[in-house]
Amino acid sequence: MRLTVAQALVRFLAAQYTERDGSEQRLIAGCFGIFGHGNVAGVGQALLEETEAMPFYHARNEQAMVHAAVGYARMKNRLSTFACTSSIGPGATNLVTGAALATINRLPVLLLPGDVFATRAPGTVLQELEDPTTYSVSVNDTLKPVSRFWDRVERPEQLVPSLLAAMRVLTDPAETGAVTLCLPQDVQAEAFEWPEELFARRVWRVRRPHPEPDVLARAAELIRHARRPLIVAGGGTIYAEATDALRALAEATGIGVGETQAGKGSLPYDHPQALGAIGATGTTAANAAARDADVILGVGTRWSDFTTASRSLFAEDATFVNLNVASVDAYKHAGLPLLADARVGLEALTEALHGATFETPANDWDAVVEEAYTTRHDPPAQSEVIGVVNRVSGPRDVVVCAAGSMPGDLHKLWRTRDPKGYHVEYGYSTMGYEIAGGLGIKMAAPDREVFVLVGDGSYLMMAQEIVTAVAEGVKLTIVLVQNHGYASIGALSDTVGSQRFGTKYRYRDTDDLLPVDLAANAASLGARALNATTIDEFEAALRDAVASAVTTVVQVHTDPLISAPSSDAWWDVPVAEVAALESTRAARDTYEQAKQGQRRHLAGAQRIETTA
Ligand SMILES: Cc1ncc(C[n+]2csc(CCOP(=O)(O)OP(=O)(O)O)c2C)c(N)n1
Ligand SMILES: [Mg+2]
Repeated sequence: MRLTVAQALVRFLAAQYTERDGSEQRLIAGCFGIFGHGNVAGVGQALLEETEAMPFYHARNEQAMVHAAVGYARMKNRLSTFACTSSIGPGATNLVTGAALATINRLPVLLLPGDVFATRAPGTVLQELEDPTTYSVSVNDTLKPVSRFWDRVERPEQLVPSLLAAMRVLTDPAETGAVTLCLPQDVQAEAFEWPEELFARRVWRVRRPHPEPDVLARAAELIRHARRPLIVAGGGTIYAEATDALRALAEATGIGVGETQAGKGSLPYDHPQALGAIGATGTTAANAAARDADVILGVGTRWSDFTTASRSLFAEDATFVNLNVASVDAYKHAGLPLLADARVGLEALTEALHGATFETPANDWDAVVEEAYTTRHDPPAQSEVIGVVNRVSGPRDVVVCAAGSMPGDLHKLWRTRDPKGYHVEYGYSTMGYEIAGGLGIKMAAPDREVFVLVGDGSYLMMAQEIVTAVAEGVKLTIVLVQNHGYASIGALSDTVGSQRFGTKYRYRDTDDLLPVDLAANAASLGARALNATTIDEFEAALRDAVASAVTTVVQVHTDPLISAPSSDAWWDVPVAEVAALESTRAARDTYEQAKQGQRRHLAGAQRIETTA
């Protein structure tokens, strides 16, 4: 069949499916894009011919369209995602942050940036950054380190192996992330005779690898002989749809479960074995259990510094058992690498641990949550806002957040009732993910109400996808938490002795607030906009927004200086060793003390032989 490279690409993508546990779905559900030279004539023309088979969505910023694709993919537990097409130059480099976010969170997205001419015929083209030492590098090479697979299709026949490799990585449970196929603009438009089978319906089975029997036996033995074991559930638990298997293991053994940001929702908040969030933004219950634990079963977790409180949370001699599909994570903290799919691994462990029971650690955190939800401040505390959103939302609805002070507060305080109800992007914690990600989430789950929680700082960085939501009739409920600056970084600045330097939205050299009206901004983008200054006004406005059929932004003014209840845990942020300011010197003393509690976790479950 004679088609252009771009036509062949689009036709191929429309025929790709994933399969897991017997259910099939489209791997590439649609394509986001922003056209310019480098994709308007090639991929753009091909999409125009295939609007039925490959729905196109016009986004407003390339970074944001990757966020939308990521939101979609996470909601679909990585079984379905979007392609993103961009022009060359700035359109392509705008993808970099989105790609990094996708890859750090192990969420599949297919990026199709345009690229400079393969033939070089027209000479230096508009937006071409030339490398004087080689013509085979373009700005698209900046996507290499943030992609799990990267290729440049310089000849038509190269498309076939590139596409197959791209699909392999997109459907790989361990090695997935951003997949980038750079498409030189001349090659996109070139015609070629393609083999018919290229366009056949193709089903990619998403693996559920089984653990090695002797490693499983050793893991079960370690847990069975533990005095106080603990489970830490990460994002892999949810992506692998292993939450029922986790619940079964927890109920059979009594072992308590702490949750990472990506793993929050693995158990409902009121489950008897649920200890809630763990780590630097954890509950005091989970963190106390972590300090006591001698064997820790990590399930699908990257062990980020927030989870381990920068390696200060678990005992130095604690043993880690890491159930993970990715070996990079399975080997962390000298743990026993139980390389397997989370669901298969948990089911196998439950069987192997038959009869073993442990005392579930105490948990009185929900009383702290209740207090934080109902504390009455004027202007309201952020925790009250979270309480209202939690109360107004249904059990299957989704709360979305990414950066600022809210992710930590939500981690501690959100009462999660559904495995897909909590969507905080905290791998890359990208300001600007919230609204764009929310768009993709709602597209993936139109039957759920999507509550986007966004700070004023994040909103100012990337709010333009409101226009896309309005254009596509995708309804979002956006809660804009207005505290006139970076409350999170302000508080952090305070702890490192830097006196909230550069974190407020103020006129230079005064304390006067800027006359910025973000509700008016949202209205100007086509959203309904409501304003609230008291918590009761906020609740009324939020109920109104939920009842409405259109995207609504509720701006609520909060007090930036009230922080959520303490996690009683540390986060390593180095403080200047010498400083003129007394506040910095004092912070350094505190830092040095805390640093003493940092562990190495070098021995653990690995066999090491010391000569001494
Ligand atoms: C793109 C990006 N730039 C910078 C940061 C560092 N950062 C984290 S939170 C934050 C401030 C967020 O402000 P806002 O959205 O108003 O939330 P608040 O802290 O007030 O809760 C900054 C600058 C980031 N996470 N992402
Ligand atoms: Mg703010």
